[in-house]
Amino acid sequence: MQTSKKAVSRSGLAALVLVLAGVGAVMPVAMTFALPVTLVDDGGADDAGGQKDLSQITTDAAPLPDSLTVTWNWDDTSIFGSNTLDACSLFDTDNDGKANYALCVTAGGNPVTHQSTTLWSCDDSKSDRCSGNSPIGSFSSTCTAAVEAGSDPFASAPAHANANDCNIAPKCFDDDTVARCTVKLSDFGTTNR
Ligand SMILES: [Ca+2]
Ligand SMILES: [Ca+2]
Ligand SMILES: [Ca+2]
Repeated sequence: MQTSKKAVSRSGLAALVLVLAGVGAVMPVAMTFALPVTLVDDGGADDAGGQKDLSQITTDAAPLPDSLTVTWNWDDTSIFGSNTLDACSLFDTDNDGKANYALCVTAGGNPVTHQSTTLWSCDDSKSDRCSGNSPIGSFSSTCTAAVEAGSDPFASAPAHANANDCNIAPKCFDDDTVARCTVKLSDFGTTNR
């Protein structure tokens, strides 16, 4: 995914920028407040190996002022052994482009199912990771993760239809594992003002 940062032009939300860790992409929480915003990985299909391959991210500000909806896709739909899918959305709450919090999902199995959701505080020093992370024991944000039929944005891409990057082909070509998070702004000690 590209590394770019777009301004968010609303007080309160202006200080909240979303980063999907693992792909180095800084993304706005919302560019409009009427519709969800989906960013498909501009690296194309299968640009990262195995369990690190993310396909897209969607943010939806419709639940504001109390929460945001964030979803992201892993290309893979099955993980074996002790391996897991792991990804975090990073949140910048003081508008300096660096992460203050990370909401992370771990998933695994065949088919992939949700294993855990964790919230971390970060030391506000990095734009692409949760540096100096410390776990937050109690939080209100929630996430699910499950294989969703037809959710792969690269399903029609010819280069995607090979068996090199899917444990269970052809299922993984058309389907992704989708994490769906309801992000409670109260977890960050902020609201949409
Ligand atoms: Ca990808
Ligand atoms: Ca897929
Ligand atoms: Ca920050």
